[in-house]
This record gives sequence, structure tokens and C-alpha cells, in this order.
Amino acid sequence: MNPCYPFVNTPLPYAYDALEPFIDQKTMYLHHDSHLQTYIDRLNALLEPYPHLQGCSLTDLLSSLWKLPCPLRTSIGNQAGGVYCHRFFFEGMSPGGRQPNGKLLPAIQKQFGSFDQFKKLFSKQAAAVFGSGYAWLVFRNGALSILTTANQDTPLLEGYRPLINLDVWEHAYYLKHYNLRADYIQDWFQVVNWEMAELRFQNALSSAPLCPCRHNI
Ligand code: MN3
Repeated sequence: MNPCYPFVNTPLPYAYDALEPFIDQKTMYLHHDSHLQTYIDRLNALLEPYPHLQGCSLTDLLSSLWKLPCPLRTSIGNQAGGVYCHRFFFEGMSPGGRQPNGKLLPAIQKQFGSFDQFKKLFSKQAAAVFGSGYAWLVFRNGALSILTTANQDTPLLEGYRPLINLDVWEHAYYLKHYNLRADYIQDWFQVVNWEMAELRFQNALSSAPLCPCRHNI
């Protein structure tokens, strides 16, 4: 995957129909090939006149938005956020999702009481996102937490390290689940890639805190 400009839309790590019957093939196709592609095209167009920003990764851009020239801040936040959130979401799913294992399961149990309790809390917050946005399981300062963001905002600006995110924009589920977001959330839990979440958690545990100040934009 190209880590910086020009960003390209890499294939999904599984077939479009691999998440059936929980997430349908047509939704996955449109979501990846149309929605994500549009964010990539718009981000590349935005960065085209700014060579000094073209070496920045998505994480660099999103955790340092406040350093960008004012007119660019919102537009890059939206488009880079759209690319980051979607890639993170697609890579965070896999066919035949299992329960978390490794270090993440005990950390979830410690933070939320049990894995079932975590699922209940996460589902409740995801269902309560008003309009479009995401629910996230994140890690910061030695603790896990659940948070939600609006539109294509990410938790990176606040120094969180995301482990899992759930896209609750209607385009993520409307073709199959219509307006029943709660059913979609339940189905999504069947295809969460907990191995990827474990990998992200182990990276977060062994990394320095994400400090926006260290990015030299
Ligand atoms: Mn989406």
C-alpha cells in the first residue's frame, strides 16, 4: 500500500462476497470501489499543489491537522479521514471472525468487565451516533475505551491509537439492513478481524504515545 501521495485504492484483503451473509457483496463493492475511491481521488487532488505535504502518511496528516494552513484543514481532515477510516474499517473485518485472543481479550475483560459487556457498550454507542460517523475501540495511556466520531473524523488528533472501527454511515448497511442499524452492528460483530485488532494492540503497547507534535509538517 502506498503510504503517501499519490494514494491508490488497494484491493480489499478478501473477496467482495467474503463477508456474506453478514455484509453483502454489493455494499462491499460500492463501499470500496466507489466511496473509498472518491475519498482517494479528492485527497490526491487536494495534495497535488502542495509538494511539501506529499510525503506525509495519512496518520501524519490527520494527527497534525492543526499545523496545516487554515483553508486546507477541514478539507484534508475530511478526505484523508475518509481514506484512513475506510481502510482501517475494511482491514478490521475478515470472514469467520472469532473472539479476540492474545493480550487484547484480558485487556477488554479488565476494562469492560467481560467481552459480552464490551459488545453491549460498543453496540450502544455505535447505535447512538447521530447521523454519520464511526464507533471505535481505542487505546491511550494504558487504557482501552470506546468512543464515537462524526463524519470522517478520527481519534488520532487526540493521540488515541485505534484498534477497531465500525462505519455507521448509512451507505455501509442500507442495501441489506435498510434503516436497522442495530441489526447491522450485530452482523458486523460476526466479521470483526480480531487478529488484526490484536496486532494493532500489540503495536500500540510497544509504541511511544502518539504525539502530534513530533510530526514535522
Ligand atoms: Mn463508509
